[in-house]
Order: sequence, then structure tokens, then C-alpha cells
Amino acid sequence: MTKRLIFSFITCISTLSCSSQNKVKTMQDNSDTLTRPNIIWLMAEDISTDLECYGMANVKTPFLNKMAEEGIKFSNAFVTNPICSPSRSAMMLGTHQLKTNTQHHRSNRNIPLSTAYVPFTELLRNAGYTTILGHHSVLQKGRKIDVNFKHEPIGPWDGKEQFGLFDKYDNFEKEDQPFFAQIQLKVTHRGDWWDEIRNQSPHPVDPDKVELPPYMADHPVVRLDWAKYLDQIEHMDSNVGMIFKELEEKGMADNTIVIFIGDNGRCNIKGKGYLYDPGLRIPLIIYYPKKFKGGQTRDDIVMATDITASILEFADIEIPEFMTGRSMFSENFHRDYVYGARDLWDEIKEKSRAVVTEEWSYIRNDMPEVPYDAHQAYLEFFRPSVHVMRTLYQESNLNDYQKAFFEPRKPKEELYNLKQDPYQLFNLADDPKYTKVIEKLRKQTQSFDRMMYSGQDYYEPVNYNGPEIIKWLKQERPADYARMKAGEEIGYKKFVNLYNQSLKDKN
Ligand SMILES: [Ca+2]
Repeated sequence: MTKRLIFSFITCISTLSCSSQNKVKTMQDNSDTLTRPNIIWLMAEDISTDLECYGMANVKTPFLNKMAEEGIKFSNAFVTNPICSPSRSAMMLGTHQLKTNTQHHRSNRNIPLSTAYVPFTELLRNAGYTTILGHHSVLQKGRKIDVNFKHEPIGPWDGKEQFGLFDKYDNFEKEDQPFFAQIQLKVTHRGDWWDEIRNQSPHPVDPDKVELPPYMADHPVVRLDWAKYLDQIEHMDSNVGMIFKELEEKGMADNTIVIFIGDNGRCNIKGKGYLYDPGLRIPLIIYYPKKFKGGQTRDDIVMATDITASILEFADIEIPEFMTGRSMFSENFHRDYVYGARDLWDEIKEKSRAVVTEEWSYIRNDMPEVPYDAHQAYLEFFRPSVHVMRTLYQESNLNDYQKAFFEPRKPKEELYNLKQDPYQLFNLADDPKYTKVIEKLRKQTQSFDRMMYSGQDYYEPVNYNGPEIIKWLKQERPADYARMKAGEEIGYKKFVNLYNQSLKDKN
């Protein structure tokens, strides 16, 4: 009897406290729903600042231009790694990827994150946000996550047994408010769809008119490849317009912040994969009509991890101590340096570090024996310009600006003045005039190395058979291999399927 009474009493207390907690939460929710903004984070894949509103020639991006006119455009925004998954890992945790041991591309997918770190979507959920991944009308539904720790797209998170990062897929509705949606705009990522997108374009970009950077060879294949990239950007821009239209139709445009970025730089020479400017510098536009006057440009340095921290601030959530990102809108926000790092990418082991300031780019290559053109298997399918320029290099037909990328080794250190040499053509690392500059930046890089060291050096790469596919292609499909070497995109999926079929036939 006594036991039963105690049990009833405990039940009563817990019911009471539960219901009063619920009540408090409901009241907060009601008021928050009115004041807290929805947030949409649009991540275009693999683009540098190659938009019309950033001054890129021969590309039309009316919707992003409008977003910039009504929002804030950042001219010095950078990712912390020039490849998808390490960059995305940093953004998901608001913390430099080296600090969380998530720096190796496509690795650690079965290893839980250290419990010291929490994905920012979980913090948003704890504060009452509905977190949404993807969009119903964009390529592959925009659902990519690609982070280097154990995770699931949808479901709860405790970091030990539950690893879900979002609540639901593809749709933002009024009843989800306040919501956070992350939408991937994948069309600009290299893929077998590039020709189709170009063919569908009502105004395909004219290869004869594109303006190539001086480190690219002026060759018809290079020009066509560049034009196709701009076609994808135009398609991606129309996706942005479609999402804004949906917000307006649903009556949520006034209370929704929209953030637009590239998740790493453009997929071409010196871009994605490299610590040069086109690899690290990304477009960043923030639309927040309730708070920010449109048409502003900010030239101060920001890093992608700062976007994560800013989102928490927009949602009135305290930024956790562990984050290396800072809110770009806090009063004392200021950065002198970007710290970039490049590590494993598929089968290519690498270790390079960079510090970028408004004026300087310093790159330290700890593995100079690994060339920039590392013949990486996956890239062989998707880099027509590399094939063409590699041949020109072998024939001694590239100028000094163009051939640096194809040399058998990298310099141990590189130093560029971004103001006078934006294409990074003149490495000043050995110029005695700049000894002081390089010493300072070298020291700064070493200081970041120590500051961001995770204390964990293990990693487990995802199983990858790219090099075997290339070997098979060379041996079994020499004509197709020759087409690829001549700068034709022969179709990645098609040949992966043929390769898999050949394995089956053997067994
Ligand atoms: Ca990417």
C-alpha cells in the first residue's frame, strides 16, 4: 500500500512537472513562432564567385543578383577545406574540420563524433526548430549531407546510438515554423547531367565569348567546358528563383532568412581540391529583409564556420564554446586570417595548409612530392581541361602561368599577393623582398596547426575503387579511354556500370 502511494505520488509529481513544462514550452513556442525567423541555407556545389553579381562575365544570374540587391553580399568568404565533405563537416559543427578529426574526405563514416561536439541542426531542434533536408524540385532533391562522422539523414541525435541530423525531407510548410532547411543545389557539381542541362538551356553560354583565367589554356575543349559550367550556374540560379517564389506563395518570404553559398570552389584547375583562391573563396549572400538593408557588400574576411554560428544567433541560440565559428553579425566580429587545410581526397593522400588574408595567400605544402595534377581517378572522368592541358604540357605548349599546375612536384611554400596578382601566377615565396611577410604567415599557419589539432590522427576511408575502374578502362576500353584523354566527358555512371558488369561476368 505504501509503495503504491509513493508510486502514485511520484507519478503525480512527474505528471505535474511535465504538464507545467509543456505549458511553458507551448507559450514560448507561440511567441517564438511569431518572432523567430525561418532559415533556409542554400548550398550550391563546387562554385567559386562565378556569378553575375560577383562580376563573372558571360553568365546570367538574375535571381542571385536580386538576392544580393536585397541582401548582403560578402566578397571575402572562404571555406576551410576546398572539398565537399571536410568543408561540410566543418559547417555542420561550426568548427574547423581539423579540430574534430573530420578533415579526410569520405572517411570515418562509422565512427561516432567525439561527444564534445554537437551538430548545429541538433541545437536548432532543441530550440524548437523543425529541421528539413532537401527540396522536392531540385536535382536529386538536394539531400546531400556528406560529413565525416557517423550520421543518418533523418532521425533523433544523441551522438551515441542515434545519429539523425534532420527531422524531415524536402518540404517546408507553415506548420513547420520556425523551420531550418538546408537545400543542396547539386547541378553545378560535375555529373553526367551537364550536357543535358546545356541542351535544355534557352540561352547556352557561347564558348567563344567566355573569359578564361590566364592559367587556363585557350583551347576549344577548355572553352566549351567553361561554358558548360556557366550553363549549370544559370540553371542553379533558376532553382534559387523557384525557392523564393515558393516562399512568397506560402506567405513566408518576410520572415525567412535565406543564405546562399558555394560548398567549395569551382571544379576545375586551381579550384576544388586546392588551397588557391578559386578553391577556397566562395560566394556568400545573406537575405534577411527584416533586419538587414539590401544592396550592402561586406569586404571583411569570414569563414564558412561563421555561417553556422550566425544561424544560431539568428535563432537566438547561445553559440557553444566548442565552435571555432563566430557570428558575423556580433559587434566584435573580426578576422585577420582564414585557415585552410587540404587532406585526403579519394585515393590521393595530401597535407597542405594555408593562411589567407585580405592581401596575401600563403600555402604550405607538406607533401610537395604529390603533384597538383595527381591523376586522381574520379577526376579523370570529369576534367576535360586537365586532359587537354596535360597533353599540351607534355608537348611543351603551355606558358609559365599554365604549366605550374602540371609540374611533377609542388613548391614547398607559396606566397601570392591577392591584390596585385589575383590569379596567383607569381609565387613570391623565394623573393627576399617578402621574407618578413612569409615569416609572419608561416608562423601564423603553425599557430593554427596547434590551435586546431584534434589530438586524434586516425581515420577510416570509405572503400573506393576509382583507380581500378581507370585501369580497367585503359585495358578493356582503349577507344573510350582515348576519347576521355582527348577531353571528352564519356560518362562516369555508364562506365562504372560496365565495370561492375565485367566483374560479375568474371565470377
Ligand atoms: Ca561540393
